[in-house]
Amino acid sequence: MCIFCKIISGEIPSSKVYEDESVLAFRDIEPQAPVHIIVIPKEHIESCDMIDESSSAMVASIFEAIPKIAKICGLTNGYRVLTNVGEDGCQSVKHMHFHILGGKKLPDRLS
Ligand code: DGP
Repeated sequence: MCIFCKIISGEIPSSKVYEDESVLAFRDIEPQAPVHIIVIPKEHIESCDMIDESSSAMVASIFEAIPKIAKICGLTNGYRVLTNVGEDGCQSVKHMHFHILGGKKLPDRLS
């Protein structure tokens, strides 16, 4: 079972900020901004690269949850949503997840 599936099952504890029937959001263990939340589908899917027609409801549920999570976390002045995919994307956990970053003005370039 992957790390994020273990967080979903409760085997690994997390600082949960939002949960519904298909989505879980928790604080990143290595925050890169004052607010850094990881949003995951409860259904295991490796990355965005595996999304297809059968994923529509799951993808919609994630993006419907994101503004609710931002509100819960007090991100009233904007935030960033990003996902890393595969080797070149530096994806370290192979369970699709979206980072919500905010709580300060973020850098506008990757480097
Ligand atoms: P990525 O590089 O996109 O695969 O990001 C994975 C993120 O997941 C990284 O920012 C650290 C976070 N992370 C990894 N393991 C754990 C964990 O056990 N608990 C929590 N809360 N976050 C984790």
